[in-house]
Amino acid sequence: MTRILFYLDGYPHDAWRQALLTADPSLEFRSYPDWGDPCDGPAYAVVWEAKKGLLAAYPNIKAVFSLGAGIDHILNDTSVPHDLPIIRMSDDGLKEGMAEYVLMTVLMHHRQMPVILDQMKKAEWKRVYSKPASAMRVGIMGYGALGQHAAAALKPLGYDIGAWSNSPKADEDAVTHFTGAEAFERFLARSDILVGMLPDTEATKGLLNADTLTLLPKGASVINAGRGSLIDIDALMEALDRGHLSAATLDVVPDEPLVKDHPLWSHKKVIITPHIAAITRTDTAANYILENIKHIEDGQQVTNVLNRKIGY
Ligand code: NDP
Ligand code: OXD
Repeated sequence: MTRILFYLDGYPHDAWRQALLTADPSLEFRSYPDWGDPCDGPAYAVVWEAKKGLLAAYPNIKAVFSLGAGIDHILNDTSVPHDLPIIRMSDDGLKEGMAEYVLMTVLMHHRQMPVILDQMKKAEWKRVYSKPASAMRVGIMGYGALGQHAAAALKPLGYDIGAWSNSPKADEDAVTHFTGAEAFERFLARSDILVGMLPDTEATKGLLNADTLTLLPKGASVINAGRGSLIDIDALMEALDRGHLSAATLDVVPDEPLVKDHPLWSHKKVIITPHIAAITRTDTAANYILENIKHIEDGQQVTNVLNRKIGY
Protein backbone atom coordinates (compact mmCIF):
# COMPACT_ATOMS: atom_id res chain seq x y z
CA MET A 1 0.00 0.00 0.00
CA THR A 2 1.29 3.50 -0.90
CA ARG A 3 1.74 5.76 2.13
CA ILE A 4 1.76 9.51 1.63
CA LEU A 5 3.08 11.97 4.22
CA PHE A 6 1.48 15.29 3.32
CA TYR A 7 2.57 18.78 4.46
CA LEU A 8 0.96 22.05 3.42
CA ASP A 9 0.77 24.74 6.05
CA GLY A 10 -2.18 27.12 6.28
CA TYR A 11 -4.45 25.44 3.72
CA PRO A 12 -7.12 22.80 4.27
CA HIS A 13 -5.89 19.33 3.37
CA ASP A 14 -9.26 17.79 2.61
CA ALA A 15 -9.23 18.62 -1.11
CA TRP A 16 -5.80 16.99 -1.42
CA ARG A 17 -6.85 13.94 0.58
CA GLN A 18 -9.90 13.57 -1.63
CA ALA A 19 -8.01 14.05 -4.92
CA LEU A 20 -5.28 11.57 -3.99
CA LEU A 21 -7.76 8.99 -2.70
CA THR A 22 -9.85 9.41 -5.85
CA ALA A 23 -6.76 8.68 -7.93
CA ASP A 24 -5.86 5.68 -5.73
CA PRO A 25 -8.47 4.60 -3.14
CA SER A 26 -6.04 2.11 -1.60
CA LEU A 27 -3.43 4.62 -0.45
CA GLU A 28 -2.83 5.75 3.12
CA PHE A 29 -2.90 9.57 3.39
CA ARG A 30 -1.23 11.01 6.51
CA SER A 31 -1.55 14.71 6.95
CA TYR A 32 0.99 16.59 9.12
CA PRO A 33 1.26 16.53 12.17
CA ASP A 34 -0.20 13.01 12.03
CA TRP A 35 2.76 11.50 10.14
CA GLY A 36 3.04 8.53 12.50
CA ASP A 37 6.23 6.98 13.77
CA PRO A 38 9.40 7.89 11.79
CA CYS A 39 10.25 4.18 11.73
CA ASP A 40 6.95 3.12 10.08
CA GLY A 41 7.34 1.48 6.67
CA PRO A 42 8.25 3.22 3.39
CA ALA A 43 6.42 6.38 2.41
CA TYR A 44 6.44 9.25 -0.08
CA ALA A 45 6.45 12.84 1.19
CA VAL A 46 4.33 15.43 -0.63
CA VAL A 47 5.23 18.85 0.73
CA TRP A 48 5.23 22.62 0.42
CA GLU A 49 7.51 24.56 2.78
CA ALA A 50 7.76 21.73 5.30
CA LYS A 51 9.20 22.47 8.73
CA LYS A 52 12.99 22.35 8.70
CA GLY A 53 14.33 18.99 9.88
CA LEU A 54 11.04 17.14 9.33
CA LEU A 55 12.03 15.26 6.16
CA ALA A 56 15.39 14.24 7.64
CA ALA A 57 13.59 12.84 10.71
CA TYR A 58 11.72 10.27 8.56
CA PRO A 59 14.42 7.92 7.21
CA ASN A 60 11.87 5.73 5.42
CA ILE A 61 10.82 8.42 2.93
CA LYS A 62 11.64 7.08 -0.56
CA ALA A 63 11.14 10.32 -2.48
CA VAL A 64 9.85 13.84 -1.87
CA PHE A 65 7.31 15.44 -4.20
CA SER A 66 7.22 19.23 -4.23
CA LEU A 67 3.69 20.61 -4.38
CA GLY A 68 5.09 23.27 -6.73
CA ALA A 69 7.46 23.35 -9.70
CA GLY A 70 10.00 25.14 -7.53
CA ILE A 71 12.02 23.01 -5.11
CA ASP A 72 13.87 25.89 -3.44
CA HIS A 73 11.58 25.48 -0.39
CA ILE A 74 13.00 21.96 0.07
CA LEU A 75 16.63 22.87 -0.64
CA ASN A 76 16.43 25.68 1.94
CA ASP A 77 16.39 22.88 4.52
CA THR A 78 20.02 21.78 4.54
CA SER A 79 19.22 18.73 6.67
CA VAL A 80 17.40 17.01 3.77
CA PRO A 81 19.59 13.99 2.85
CA HIS A 82 21.45 14.55 -0.43
CA ASP A 83 20.56 11.14 -1.82
CA LEU A 84 16.80 11.62 -1.32
CA PRO A 85 15.13 12.05 -4.73
CA ILE A 86 13.23 15.36 -4.95
CA ILE A 87 10.61 15.58 -7.69
CA ARG A 88 9.28 18.86 -9.14
CA MET A 89 5.59 19.32 -9.80
CA SER A 90 5.07 19.38 -13.55
CA ASP A 91 1.44 18.51 -14.08
CA ASP A 92 -0.82 19.82 -16.86
CA GLY A 93 -2.73 22.17 -14.51
CA LEU A 94 0.43 24.07 -13.58
CA LYS A 95 1.46 24.39 -17.24
CA GLU A 96 -2.00 25.65 -18.24
CA GLY A 97 -2.04 28.16 -15.37
CA MET A 98 1.36 29.58 -16.28
CA ALA A 99 0.49 29.78 -19.98
CA GLU A 100 -2.64 31.79 -19.10
CA TYR A 101 -0.66 34.13 -16.85
CA VAL A 102 2.07 34.73 -19.42
CA LEU A 103 -0.44 35.29 -22.20
CA MET A 104 -2.36 37.77 -20.03
CA THR A 105 0.70 39.72 -18.90
CA VAL A 106 2.52 39.77 -22.25
CA LEU A 107 -0.65 41.16 -23.85
CA MET A 108 -0.96 43.72 -21.04
CA HIS A 109 2.61 44.88 -21.64
CA HIS A 110 2.34 44.81 -25.41
CA ARG A 111 -0.92 46.84 -25.33
CA GLN A 112 0.52 49.17 -22.65
CA MET A 113 -1.99 48.43 -19.91
CA PRO A 114 0.16 50.02 -17.14
CA VAL A 115 0.06 53.33 -19.07
CA ILE A 116 -3.70 53.01 -19.61
CA LEU A 117 -4.34 52.20 -15.93
CA ASP A 118 -2.30 55.23 -14.90
CA GLN A 119 -4.24 57.47 -17.32
CA MET A 120 -7.47 56.03 -15.97
CA LYS A 121 -6.60 57.09 -12.40
CA LYS A 122 -6.26 60.65 -13.77
CA ALA A 123 -9.45 60.41 -15.90
CA GLU A 124 -7.36 60.93 -19.03
CA TRP A 125 -8.93 59.82 -22.33
CA LYS A 126 -5.80 59.50 -24.42
CA ARG A 127 -5.06 56.95 -27.13
CA VAL A 128 -1.96 54.77 -26.83
CA TYR A 129 -0.50 53.21 -29.95
CA SER A 130 1.06 49.75 -29.86
CA LYS A 131 3.13 47.86 -32.41
CA PRO A 132 1.71 44.72 -34.03
CA ALA A 133 2.55 41.48 -32.20
CA SER A 134 4.87 40.43 -35.04
CA ALA A 135 7.07 43.45 -34.24
CA MET A 136 7.26 42.60 -30.52
CA ARG A 137 10.19 40.46 -29.44
CA VAL A 138 9.28 38.40 -26.39
CA GLY A 139 12.22 36.92 -24.44
CA ILE A 140 11.47 33.86 -22.34
CA MET A 141 14.03 33.21 -19.59
CA GLY A 142 13.79 29.50 -18.84
CA TYR A 143 12.48 27.15 -21.49
CA GLY A 144 11.49 24.27 -19.26
CA ALA A 145 8.06 22.72 -18.79
CA LEU A 146 6.46 26.12 -18.09
CA GLY A 147 8.45 28.25 -20.52
CA GLN A 148 7.66 25.88 -23.40
CA HIS A 149 3.96 25.83 -22.61
CA ALA A 150 3.85 29.62 -22.33
CA ALA A 151 5.65 29.99 -25.67
CA ALA A 152 3.11 27.67 -27.30
CA ALA A 153 0.33 29.95 -26.05
CA LEU A 154 2.07 33.08 -27.41
CA LYS A 155 2.95 31.70 -30.86
CA PRO A 156 -0.52 31.91 -32.43
CA LEU A 157 -0.55 35.68 -31.75
CA GLY A 158 2.51 36.14 -33.93
CA TYR A 159 5.09 37.29 -31.36
CA ASP A 160 8.76 36.99 -32.29
CA ILE A 161 9.97 34.74 -29.46
CA GLY A 162 13.46 34.23 -28.10
CA ALA A 163 14.10 31.61 -25.43
CA TRP A 164 17.11 31.45 -23.11
CA SER A 165 18.10 28.27 -21.29
CA ASN A 166 21.10 26.26 -20.10
CA SER A 167 21.31 23.53 -22.69
CA PRO A 168 21.25 23.91 -26.51
CA LYS A 169 17.92 23.51 -28.26
CA ALA A 170 17.08 23.50 -31.97
CA ASP A 171 15.26 26.62 -33.19
CA GLU A 172 11.55 26.08 -33.84
CA ASP A 173 8.92 27.92 -35.78
CA ALA A 174 8.72 31.42 -34.17
CA VAL A 175 11.20 30.54 -31.39
CA THR A 176 14.91 31.35 -31.59
CA HIS A 177 17.02 29.72 -28.91
CA PHE A 178 19.85 31.24 -26.88
CA THR A 179 22.07 29.04 -24.72
CA GLY A 180 23.93 29.81 -21.52
CA ALA A 181 25.96 32.77 -20.25
CA GLU A 182 27.66 33.33 -23.59
CA ALA A 183 24.34 34.15 -25.32
CA PHE A 184 22.76 36.09 -22.44
CA GLU A 185 23.60 39.60 -23.65
CA ARG A 186 22.38 38.89 -27.20
CA PHE A 187 19.19 37.45 -25.77
CA LEU A 188 18.55 40.48 -23.56
CA ALA A 189 19.29 42.90 -26.42
CA ARG A 190 16.42 41.43 -28.45
CA SER A 191 13.83 41.20 -25.66
CA ASP A 192 11.16 43.92 -25.79
CA ILE A 193 9.11 41.98 -23.24
CA LEU A 194 11.25 39.82 -20.96
CA VAL A 195 9.46 37.01 -19.11
CA GLY A 196 11.21 35.22 -16.21
CA MET A 197 10.31 31.57 -15.64
CA LEU A 198 13.59 30.44 -14.09
CA PRO A 199 14.15 28.39 -10.94
CA ASP A 200 15.92 29.90 -7.94
CA THR A 201 19.52 28.62 -8.09
CA GLU A 202 22.97 30.00 -7.33
CA ALA A 203 23.27 30.87 -11.04
CA THR A 204 19.96 32.72 -11.35
CA LYS A 205 20.07 34.83 -8.17
CA GLY A 206 20.39 38.53 -9.03
CA LEU A 207 20.79 37.82 -12.74
CA LEU A 208 18.69 40.87 -13.57
CA ASN A 209 20.60 43.74 -11.97
CA ALA A 210 21.76 47.28 -12.74
CA ASP A 211 24.21 46.02 -15.41
CA THR A 212 22.00 43.50 -17.17
CA LEU A 213 18.72 45.47 -17.10
CA THR A 214 20.53 48.19 -19.06
CA LEU A 215 21.19 45.66 -21.84
CA LEU A 216 17.46 45.41 -22.57
CA PRO A 217 16.25 47.66 -25.43
CA LYS A 218 15.08 51.12 -24.31
CA GLY A 219 11.36 50.93 -23.51
CA ALA A 220 11.49 47.20 -22.78
CA SER A 221 9.40 45.70 -19.99
CA VAL A 222 9.88 42.86 -17.53
CA ILE A 223 7.55 40.15 -16.25
CA ASN A 224 8.71 37.80 -13.51
CA ALA A 225 6.73 34.62 -12.86
CA GLY A 226 9.66 32.44 -11.74
CA ARG A 227 11.33 33.39 -8.47
CA GLY A 228 11.84 36.79 -6.85
CA SER A 229 15.57 36.22 -6.33
CA LEU A 230 16.12 36.77 -10.08
CA ILE A 231 15.75 40.55 -9.90
CA ASP A 232 17.51 43.27 -7.94
CA ILE A 233 14.39 45.31 -7.12
CA ASP A 234 16.25 48.58 -6.47
CA ALA A 235 17.93 48.30 -9.88
CA LEU A 236 14.60 47.52 -11.50
CA MET A 237 12.93 50.59 -9.96
CA GLU A 238 15.87 52.75 -10.98
CA ALA A 239 15.63 51.51 -14.60
CA LEU A 240 11.86 52.21 -14.57
CA ASP A 241 12.31 55.67 -13.04
CA ARG A 242 14.92 56.82 -15.51
CA GLY A 243 12.72 55.65 -18.39
CA HIS A 244 14.93 52.84 -19.65
CA LEU A 245 12.18 50.33 -18.84
CA SER A 246 8.50 51.00 -19.50
CA ALA A 247 6.80 48.54 -17.13
CA ALA A 248 7.17 45.54 -14.84
CA THR A 249 4.76 42.88 -13.68
CA LEU A 250 5.99 40.91 -10.71
CA ASP A 251 4.27 37.77 -9.49
CA VAL A 252 7.23 36.97 -7.27
CA VAL A 253 9.52 39.22 -5.19
CA PRO A 254 12.62 38.50 -3.08
CA ASP A 255 10.70 38.69 0.23
CA GLU A 256 7.13 37.42 0.16
CA PRO A 257 4.62 38.66 1.05
CA LEU A 258 5.69 42.11 -0.16
CA VAL A 259 5.55 44.45 2.84
CA LYS A 260 2.67 46.95 2.87
CA ASP A 261 4.82 50.06 2.65
CA HIS A 262 7.05 48.85 -0.20
CA PRO A 263 7.36 51.45 -2.98
CA LEU A 264 6.61 48.79 -5.61
CA TRP A 265 2.92 48.81 -4.58
CA SER A 266 2.39 52.39 -5.64
CA HIS A 267 4.80 52.56 -8.59
CA LYS A 268 2.80 53.66 -11.62
CA LYS A 269 4.75 51.38 -13.98
CA VAL A 270 4.44 48.28 -11.81
CA ILE A 271 1.76 45.63 -11.49
CA ILE A 272 2.04 43.23 -8.57
CA THR A 273 0.26 39.88 -8.44
CA PRO A 274 0.53 37.81 -5.23
CA HIS A 275 2.40 34.70 -6.44
CA ILE A 276 -0.58 33.32 -8.31
CA ALA A 277 0.84 32.84 -11.81
CA ALA A 278 0.29 29.10 -11.58
CA ILE A 279 -1.31 27.47 -8.57
CA THR A 280 -1.06 23.71 -8.31
CA ARG A 281 -4.41 22.04 -9.00
CA THR A 282 -5.37 19.07 -6.86
CA ASP A 283 -6.89 17.01 -9.68
CA THR A 284 -4.00 17.11 -12.16
CA ALA A 285 -1.34 17.07 -9.44
CA ALA A 286 -2.78 13.98 -7.71
CA ASN A 287 -2.57 11.99 -10.94
CA TYR A 288 0.96 13.27 -11.59
CA ILE A 289 2.14 12.23 -8.11
CA LEU A 290 0.59 8.78 -8.28
CA GLU A 291 1.85 8.09 -11.81
CA ASN A 292 5.36 8.97 -10.67
CA ILE A 293 5.08 6.79 -7.57
CA LYS A 294 4.06 3.93 -9.84
CA HIS A 295 7.12 4.56 -12.04
CA ILE A 296 9.38 4.50 -8.98
CA GLU A 297 7.77 1.30 -7.69
CA ASP A 298 8.14 -0.32 -11.14
CA GLY A 299 11.80 0.69 -11.26
CA GLN A 300 11.26 3.01 -14.24
CA GLN A 301 13.03 6.29 -14.95
CA VAL A 302 11.30 9.29 -13.34
CA THR A 303 11.53 12.72 -14.96
CA ASN A 304 11.61 16.09 -13.18
CA VAL A 305 13.93 14.83 -10.46
CA LEU A 306 16.23 17.46 -8.94
CA ASN A 307 19.73 17.37 -10.40
CA ARG A 308 21.78 18.57 -7.43
CA LYS A 309 24.73 19.52 -9.67
CA ILE A 310 22.74 22.24 -11.45
CA GLY A 311 20.34 23.00 -8.60
CA TYR A 312 16.98 22.41 -10.34
P1 NDP B 1 12.02 23.42 -15.42
O1 NDP B 1 13.03 22.82 -14.54
O2 NDP B 1 11.21 22.55 -16.30
O3 NDP B 1 12.73 24.51 -16.38
C1 NDP B 1 13.69 25.40 -15.93
C2 NDP B 1 14.24 26.14 -17.14
O4 NDP B 1 15.18 27.12 -16.70
C3 NDP B 1 15.01 25.21 -18.12
O5 NDP B 1 14.77 25.61 -19.44
C4 NDP B 1 16.47 25.47 -17.74
O6 NDP B 1 17.37 25.25 -18.82
C5 NDP B 1 16.40 26.94 -17.41
N1 NDP B 1 17.52 27.36 -16.55
C6 NDP B 1 17.77 27.02 -15.28
N2 NDP B 1 18.88 27.62 -14.83
C7 NDP B 1 19.34 28.36 -15.85
C8 NDP B 1 20.48 29.22 -16.02
N3 NDP B 1 21.35 29.43 -15.02
N4 NDP B 1 20.65 29.80 -17.21
C9 NDP B 1 19.78 29.58 -18.22
N5 NDP B 1 18.69 28.79 -18.13
C10 NDP B 1 18.48 28.19 -16.96
O7 NDP B 1 11.09 24.31 -14.49
P2 NDP B 1 9.59 24.77 -14.75
O8 NDP B 1 9.49 25.34 -16.12
O9 NDP B 1 8.65 23.71 -14.38
O10 NDP B 1 9.44 25.93 -13.65
C11 NDP B 1 10.29 27.06 -13.66
C12 NDP B 1 10.17 27.84 -12.36
O11 NDP B 1 8.97 28.58 -12.34
C13 NDP B 1 10.11 27.01 -11.09
O12 NDP B 1 11.39 26.60 -10.68
C14 NDP B 1 9.48 27.96 -10.10
O13 NDP B 1 10.48 28.67 -9.41
C15 NDP B 1 8.69 28.93 -10.98
N6 NDP B 1 7.24 28.80 -10.77
C16 NDP B 1 6.52 29.89 -10.37
C17 NDP B 1 5.16 29.82 -10.21
C18 NDP B 1 4.36 31.01 -9.84
O14 NDP B 1 3.18 30.87 -9.54
N7 NDP B 1 4.92 32.19 -9.86
C19 NDP B 1 4.43 28.57 -10.42
C20 NDP B 1 5.26 27.48 -10.87
C21 NDP B 1 6.61 27.62 -11.02
P3 NDP B 1 17.50 23.79 -19.52
O15 NDP B 1 16.25 23.65 -20.37
O16 NDP B 1 18.70 23.88 -20.35
O17 NDP B 1 17.57 22.81 -18.40
C1 OXD C 1 5.66 26.75 -7.75
C2 OXD C 1 5.06 27.99 -7.28
O1 OXD C 1 6.86 26.58 -7.62
O2 OXD C 1 3.83 28.06 -7.14
O3 OXD C 1 4.91 25.91 -8.28
O4 OXD C 1 5.79 28.97 -7.08
